[in-house]
Amino acid sequence: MTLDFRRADFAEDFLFGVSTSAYQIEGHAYGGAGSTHWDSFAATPGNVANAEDGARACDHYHLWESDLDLIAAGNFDVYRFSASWARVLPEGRGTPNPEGLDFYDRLIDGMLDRGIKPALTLYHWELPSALADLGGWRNPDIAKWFSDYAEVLMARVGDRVWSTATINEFWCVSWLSHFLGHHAPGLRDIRAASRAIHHVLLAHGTATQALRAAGFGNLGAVFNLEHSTPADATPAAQDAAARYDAIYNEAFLGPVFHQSYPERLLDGIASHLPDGWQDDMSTIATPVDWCGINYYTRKLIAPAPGPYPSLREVEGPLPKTNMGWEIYPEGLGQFLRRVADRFTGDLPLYVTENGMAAPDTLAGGTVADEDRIAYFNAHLAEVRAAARDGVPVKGYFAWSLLDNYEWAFGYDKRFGMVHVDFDSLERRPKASYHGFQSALRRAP
Ligand code: IFM
Repeated sequence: MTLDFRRADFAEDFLFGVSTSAYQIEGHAYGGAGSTHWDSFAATPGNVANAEDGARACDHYHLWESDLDLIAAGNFDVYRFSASWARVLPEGRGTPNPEGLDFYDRLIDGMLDRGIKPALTLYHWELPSALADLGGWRNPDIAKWFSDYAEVLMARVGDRVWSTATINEFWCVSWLSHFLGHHAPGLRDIRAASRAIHHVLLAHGTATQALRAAGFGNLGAVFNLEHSTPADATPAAQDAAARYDAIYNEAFLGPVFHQSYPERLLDGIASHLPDGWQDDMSTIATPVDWCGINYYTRKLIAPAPGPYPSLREVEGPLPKTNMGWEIYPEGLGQFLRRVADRFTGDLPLYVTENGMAAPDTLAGGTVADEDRIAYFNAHLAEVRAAARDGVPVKGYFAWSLLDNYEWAFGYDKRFGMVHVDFDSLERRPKASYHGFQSALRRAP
């Protein structure tokens, strides 16, 4: 099996890329980076499989040149990567780390030398510990801290990046980390989650304003969207699924594109939001140039007794990835249409992440990851159909280039198109990588 599309199936200017993030691949122990809340979260027993952390990860910090060679040889147009706040500013504020700035400087030059467009994400989850100590995303000052960090980094590299995203996955930064407790800082508290929701949105808007004022363009943000399906046909299940959708999806699209939180979210968080939150909504809705969608799966939702949000996830019947996530490509097509119709209009949309963890086996120096190829084919078919219907979707980024640190799952779940041996650090392209390589090859 191979990837069953060609560049000609998409518009001439449609871009294909790969995505990664700093903490998941770089090796946080190298290059003078400051401690982050993921380091202490991982050092706390029970939070991460095998108590693994990102200290070494894929050692992209030293192996970045050969990793960029892989992206170029794979015929990808864009590399979506993130910068680590604590690598740039070890204390989160104050004196920058020259080694950190130099690293991103040469990484970006390395992309340009290879004809790859650099798509920078400013925050992909590793908050400097010094700021976590001050309350992290619960502290309203974080909007200014984040904006200042954005300006420091962009003053150094902003002249050469193709695009800049503020935040990767608002829901994960806030709800997953402060209400469900699955990610750093591991809180399970509705008030903490409510504050984190508002402050991460405000940080996005404040930084977008500052970067725009400094003359930077092609600014966007990345939303992870999850299809919410009622577990059965009862009104109670429909209602629970609508609540899940409000918390997961509309909680962030609503404020950024319409200056408003959905009612079904306010039902649970209004009394916990900071005083005067309404005054921040116009900053949060500072115009962006594009919208990124990360899409992986759907959830079946049923009502549950107890306080807000009074819902539970139910196991679904569809085939699942190694994360236990149902494979539901239709959800991607539906989101592309819905986001364009309801929120973004003509603004370019990018599928900034899509991919699967699979139980890969290395044989003969490669991995025949047919399941991953089928996943990409099914989701790319949805993107193609949406584009044909006139949705302004302008690019698709596969998650991920490399097997990497999958957060609370440690190194167990492999999402890469390139296999990484976490002892030797050897990279071995899988069949899916070769599939993209041939599908994306341009005629000489
Ligand atoms: O690995 C993560 C990534 O950091 C953010 N989006 C989802 C991926 C798979 O879980």
